[in-house]
Amino acid sequence: MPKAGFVSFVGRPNAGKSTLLNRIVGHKLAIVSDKPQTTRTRIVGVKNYPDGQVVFVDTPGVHKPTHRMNVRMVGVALDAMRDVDLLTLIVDVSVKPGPGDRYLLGLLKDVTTPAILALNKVDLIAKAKLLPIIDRYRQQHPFVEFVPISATDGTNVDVLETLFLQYLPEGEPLYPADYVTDQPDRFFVSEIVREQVLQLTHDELPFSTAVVVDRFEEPGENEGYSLYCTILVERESQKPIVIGKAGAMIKKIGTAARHELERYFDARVYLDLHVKVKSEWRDDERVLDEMF
Ligand SMILES: Nc1nc2c(ncn2[C@@H]2O[C@H](COP(=O)(O)OP(=O)(O)OP(=O)(O)O)[C@@H](O)[C@H]2O)c(=O)[nH]1
Ligand SMILES: [Mg+2]
Repeated sequence: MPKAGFVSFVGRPNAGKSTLLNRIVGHKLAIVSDKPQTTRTRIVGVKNYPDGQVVFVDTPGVHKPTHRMNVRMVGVALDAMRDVDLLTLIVDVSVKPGPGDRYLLGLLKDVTTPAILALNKVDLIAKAKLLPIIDRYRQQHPFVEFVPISATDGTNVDVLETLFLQYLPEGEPLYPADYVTDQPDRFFVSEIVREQVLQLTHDELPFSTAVVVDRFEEPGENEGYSLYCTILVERESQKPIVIGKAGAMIKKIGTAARHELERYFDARVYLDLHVKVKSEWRDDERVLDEMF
């Protein structure tokens, strides 16, 4: 009998959840950055194995919410601890645990879902440091497995995948064999643009920026996609930063995003970017309803 079910990735911001999802599924489904709070929504990725199908659920990092958007983000992660067959807590072993880690472990106490602990970024630390870390986590939660991994170089990711299948219930595949994700193309368009904003800006901007797809035109014969997006910022003073001197920054964002979008669609892309100030959009339920 084959295995089938849902496996979620939860953890603190920046732990490497999305990097792991992309590596396992073999597609870039989630954008990744070195800044915390990159993922804002639930991202699904399906992988088929000879002995079963796993539906992976990547989630936003759990953090202290400062806006309604953040409350929603954390809510997504909390739901994904419960509504799955197996949860994977991903921790970054290269950083010292803090209050946020304790908060997250506290949340796990009310959850009955079996949990695997994936100790990520082992490429960054000496092997001797691992055992004490594992010991500490063992005392804090009855994890069913402890797996040191590196989501970037792939160390032990195959071991982790074997364990996922082991802990999943028997069942027929939930999705057709060629199904990868439930996110629509529009979502990937806005995320690919946002990824460039994350990469090319800093300070408060990555947190206070959102990308909305205003128009999405499928290509006609011998044509490319025409995509019209708005980059939302929160304050008038942030607009010139995204636009740059004589439009240099918005051009840089646009060119990089267009290249990535052309790879994604395997077609030519015309990308039109606008910047708009929408004060306090992170607390605006209407804006959030469109994003979540
Ligand atoms: N050295 C090293 N870096 C890693 C590893 N896994 C992820 N990273 C890096 O850690 C950073 C965060 O990775 P993400 O995958 O975006 O982390 P995340 O947990 O999805 O973060 P949020 O979406 O903000 O919650 C990126 O710069 C990754 O390249 C790893 O195994 N080793
Ligand atoms: Mg992420």
